[in-house]
Amino acid sequence: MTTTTLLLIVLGAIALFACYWLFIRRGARPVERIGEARPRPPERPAERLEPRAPKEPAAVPPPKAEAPPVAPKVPAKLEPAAEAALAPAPLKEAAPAALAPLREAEVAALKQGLTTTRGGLIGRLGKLFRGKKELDPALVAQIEEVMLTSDVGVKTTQKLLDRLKEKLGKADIGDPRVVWSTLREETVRILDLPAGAEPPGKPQVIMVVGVNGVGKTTTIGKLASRLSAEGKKVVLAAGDTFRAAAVQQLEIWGRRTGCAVVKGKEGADPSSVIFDAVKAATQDGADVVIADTAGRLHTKQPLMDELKKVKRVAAKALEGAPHQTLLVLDSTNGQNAIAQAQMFKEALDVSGIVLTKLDGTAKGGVILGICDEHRIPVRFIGIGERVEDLREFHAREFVEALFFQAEEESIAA
Ligand SMILES: Nc1nc2c(ncn2[C@@H]2O[C@H](COP(=O)(O)OP(=O)(O)O)[C@@H](O)[C@H]2O)c(=O)[nH]1
Ligand SMILES: [Mg+2]
Repeated sequence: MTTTTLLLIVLGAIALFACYWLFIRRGARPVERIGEARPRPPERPAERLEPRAPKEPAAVPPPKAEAPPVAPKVPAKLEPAAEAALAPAPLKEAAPAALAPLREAEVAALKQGLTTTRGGLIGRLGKLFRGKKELDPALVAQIEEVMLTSDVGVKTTQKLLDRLKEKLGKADIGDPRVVWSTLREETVRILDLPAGAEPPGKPQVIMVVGVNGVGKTTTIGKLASRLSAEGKKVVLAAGDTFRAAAVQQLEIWGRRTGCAVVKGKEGADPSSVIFDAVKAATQDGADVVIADTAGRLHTKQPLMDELKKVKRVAAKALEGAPHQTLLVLDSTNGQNAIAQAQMFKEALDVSGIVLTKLDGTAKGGVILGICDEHRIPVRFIGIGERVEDLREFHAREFVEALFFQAEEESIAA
């Protein structure tokens, strides 16, 4: 074998190896060029924030151990508006399924919330009745003093006293049950005012009015939370354009409850904000619009004029709007709350009252004066700052909580 043959064999082997390397080994994956991006693995869809778990674990059926996860039946691609509509609303504390078992707890919370008012009004009356056999003038004068200092109001106190004298004038009041059942019935009679029927059609527009600091924006947030838990689509209108903080406060509630918030620039005309909100809600098929408003009291007349304009403009955006005008009153304001009700009633057609801050006040008796003097039904009461502390008002339930254990205490003491 010559040197040339040997060289040819070596070169051939090298060529064979080069062919194997280039076409067989590297051909298994595409050649990457420097700087060229690799195709990314498919991304997992962004996870949405889940709503807070309901407070009552028993209300949620436990998931089956081996059940495979079920894909939600939603179209692959959603329009942003449709996606927003499907987005879970957080803070579903009052989920309808959990309502029945919560009933007792709710009544207990109401009793708890009314503790101070009960002590001030019912507790003091109980002491007066102790050991008395008849409703003599001296006792009537003492009852009057307790009622007046508990903010029941002059006219309502007089009315209650007249009814007591009429019913118990000749009765033996040695048995506390006679006194308390009469007082209970009279109280229910004052508080149990019929609320107007909800007009058909949507969106329902609820305008919320009241002076600064009474709890309008907080009530709107709580109400929005309650309504979205019922599956309603709610739009909030930031009509308190006077203070930037008020808009921000409403936006926070919007985020917490998953409700859209319509706002304008600071200092904008509130009626234009509410007009836009009603129009947007109508287009989006929303169920409810809740409109916040300003409440600066030192400019009383301009405020009332502004609110009247909001009402007129809302009606231009949707016939019949606002369907409800809720007046928020702070029970800690006592007699002042009765005066505020008068002022708002004169200017606007107030359809219902929300009485806030009944927790921790001894002035809760004001509810009697408000209902009796103004004949406007109380629709909701606030007994705390948490979402679930806004309660629908039921006269009999309220009276039971207010007079809770009145007989027992007046006998025991
Ligand atoms: N304790 C208690 N505080 C409440 C209640 N409702 C509202 N508040 C508080 O009252 C304050 C004023 O409420 P806000 O909604 O800003 O009043 P607005 O000026 O009328 O909108 C806030 O600190 C609320 O948390 C209630 O029912 N109980
Ligand atoms: Mg506010």
